[in-house]
Amino acid sequence: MNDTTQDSPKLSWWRRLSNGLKRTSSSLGTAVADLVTKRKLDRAMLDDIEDVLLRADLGTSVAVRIADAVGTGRYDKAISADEVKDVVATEVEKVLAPVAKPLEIDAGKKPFVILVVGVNGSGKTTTIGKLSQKFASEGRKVMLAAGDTFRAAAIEQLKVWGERTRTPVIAGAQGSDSASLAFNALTAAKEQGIDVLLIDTAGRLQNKAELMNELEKVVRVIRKVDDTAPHAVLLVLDATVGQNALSQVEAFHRTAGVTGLVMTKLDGTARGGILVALSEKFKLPVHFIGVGEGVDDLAPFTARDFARAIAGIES
Ligand SMILES: Nc1nc2c(ncn2[C@@H]2O[C@H](COP(=O)(O)OP(=O)(O)OP(=O)(O)O)[C@@H](O)[C@H]2O)c(=O)[nH]1
Ligand SMILES: [Mg+2]
Repeated sequence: MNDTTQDSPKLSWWRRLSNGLKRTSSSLGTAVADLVTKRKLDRAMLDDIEDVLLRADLGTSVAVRIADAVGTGRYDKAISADEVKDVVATEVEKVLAPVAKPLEIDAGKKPFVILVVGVNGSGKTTTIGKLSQKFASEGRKVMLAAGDTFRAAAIEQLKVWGERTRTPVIAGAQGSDSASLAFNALTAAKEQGIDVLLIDTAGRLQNKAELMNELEKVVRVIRKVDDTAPHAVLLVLDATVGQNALSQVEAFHRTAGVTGLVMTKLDGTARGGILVALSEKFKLPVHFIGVGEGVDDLAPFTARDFARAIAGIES
């Protein structure tokens, strides 16, 4: 932290992102540099570049496209690692640009209901804390709902975030029904003129049908109070899980109608490339990325910064 205190918030955030993605970008960069030295570009080199990109979790179609773009007009010529990195950044940015969208709060919905879902430990509760801070700092009235009724510690954890961000928390007893908690919270939020209601949910594995059905019930019950809600369903994904994120998106999208993604833990993983594969495949909006455990460690997702960080281009 100390060496970043002098930086502007933007630079410090960029540094954390590019440091976090360093394991992805440096293994990619080293491999590319090894490949291109003292060789002229040929099909075999492009295949090798494709392999490097696949190992960085970018996904097959993006890897093929980047290799093709590298090859275009460069056969039988020497090529530098920097040239390859530039092509990687350009092609990755093309995939990410259409999905990099801010989370828009419709002020006409009172409250604007955000349901936060994801597998165990992905960073849901922490992300809610960070979002609560952000919305409150924009002058909105925020309320949190402790819809993870499964564990007592989960309720406590949300209450701590509530205190830290001076936000009311609606919670029930441990083991109570999470759908009725959501119902009560939304009813209270309406009565109190709340602008944004953030609903936490218990972590659940995407292949456990019973738990996924419970999530469906939460959505159904919320609609009894407001048939336009939830207005956003955020799927929180842990970047460190790599390829498993693909089946998480599929299952949660099917069950809860995910409207946008938040990817956490990008501050320390070699697997950040998975966000590119996800964007290519599902084209769901990516709203935020988590780059640390603190309240301010949530950044809006920007395609160009992320693409350059992945490619290992210095800011
Ligand atoms: N480094 C880092 N850690 C994070 C980030 N987001 C969350 N964490 C940490 O990940 C752990 C799990 O976070 P939680 O917010 O409790 O995750 P959850 O999805 O609510 O977990 P369950 O409720 O158990 O399903 C905590 O130790 C967080 O501090 C992030 O962006 N970067
Ligand atoms: Mg939680």
